[in-house]
Amino acid sequence: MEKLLFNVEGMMCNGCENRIQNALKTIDGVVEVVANHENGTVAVTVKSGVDNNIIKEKIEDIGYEVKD
Ligand SMILES: [Cu+2]
Repeated sequence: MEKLLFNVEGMMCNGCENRIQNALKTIDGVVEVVANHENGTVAVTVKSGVDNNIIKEKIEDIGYEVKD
């Protein structure tokens, strides 16, 4: 297991948190997602071997921006 932390722009409410959480949970190997719109963070627990670019792309696909 590995924990990845993303800084994400554009989350405004709990609905945004849920959208991101639900979208990321559809990715194979994602175990847990905790999004926090107040901090602008998304913490993702993954099985080892999951490419963090896949997670980044999914977040951006649904309309949010991942900062480096
Ligand atoms: Cu929202």
